[in-house]
Amino acid sequence: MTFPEGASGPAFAASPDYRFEVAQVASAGRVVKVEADAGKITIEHKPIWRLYMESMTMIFKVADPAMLTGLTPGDRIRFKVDRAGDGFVVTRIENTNW
Ligand SMILES: [Cu+2]
Repeated sequence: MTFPEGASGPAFAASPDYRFEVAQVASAGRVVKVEADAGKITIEHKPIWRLYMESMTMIFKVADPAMLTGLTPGDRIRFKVDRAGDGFVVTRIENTNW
């Protein structure tokens, strides 16, 4: 298992923040558009209640454009997103097309 990091093992399972940590990494969606040069990705995402978002298609900045390497429109992904100033930044993406 490669994602989320630290999501397995007794230490994680015993953490009182278990549910919270799962919620932090559980956002799911589908790639609509990749703009590597701009460091942006458009994602059709499922609800992210933590951020008060219903299902929608929106553009996210990514923490590192290298995260976009190999992603193609239509790919199913899981991703982590955090608040960043007035907007949001995706800090991790995992392709779940397997
Ligand atoms: Cu959204």
